[in-house]
Amino acid sequence: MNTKTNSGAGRPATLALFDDPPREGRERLGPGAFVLPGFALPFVDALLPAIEGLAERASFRHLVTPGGFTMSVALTNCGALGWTSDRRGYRYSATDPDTGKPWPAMPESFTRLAGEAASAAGFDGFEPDACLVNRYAPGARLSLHQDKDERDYGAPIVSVSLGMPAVFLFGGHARGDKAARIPLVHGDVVVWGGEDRLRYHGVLPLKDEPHALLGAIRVNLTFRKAG
Ligand code: MD3
Ligand code: FE
Repeated sequence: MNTKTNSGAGRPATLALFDDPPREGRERLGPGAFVLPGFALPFVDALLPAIEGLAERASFRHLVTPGGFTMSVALTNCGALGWTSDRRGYRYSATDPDTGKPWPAMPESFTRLAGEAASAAGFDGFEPDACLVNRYAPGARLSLHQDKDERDYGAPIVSVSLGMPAVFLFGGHARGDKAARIPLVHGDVVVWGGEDRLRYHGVLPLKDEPHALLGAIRVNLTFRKAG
């Protein structure tokens, strides 16, 4: 028996996934940036069906940037405001340009997770009005950028990783600053606020490492106060 991967005596190694101790704590990336390892795990059973429901009403789509490039990441939104882009620019909008209808409401499990995670990182009273839902297939990436389309930089951004692992790039305040590589796995939450709110960041091209629940998909939820 392989005792190294197995915390429970006498249990087969194939069940090790379910034996893993909860990953807890708070890792500080900067003065206002924290990784909360595994913080979303208790919410996953509520989040996954909610994401499926959202996608039925507002489909994942590959946006075209103002520069004419089609993004490798597919996106949908929920909440009062949703982020969109086309040849005219990036903006938050109250309606889905694909349907003309309001974005789906933010599910209660989303709102609760975002608020609890923000509080755990020291940002009480976070009330997001926008949730971007990014979907990555193997090879999809997000090049270095700043999130600057929100009205109030005083509120933090809460990011929830689900499915396949990813390497997050945590840069500086100039595009050319050296970026730290932060591995993120299913259930991890990252909170960015204060002086770290406007840092450049991105995601390296995803490897094909299928996840037990989601398959060859990574989903990232980012909660923002946009309006
Ligand atoms: C760091 N999404 O949608 S959110 C995005 O994994 C985006 O899909 C990434 O960047 C993803 O814009 C990660 C993490 C994030 C968001 C805002 C930040 C990191 C940040 C602001 C400052 C520094
Ligand atoms: Fe971003």
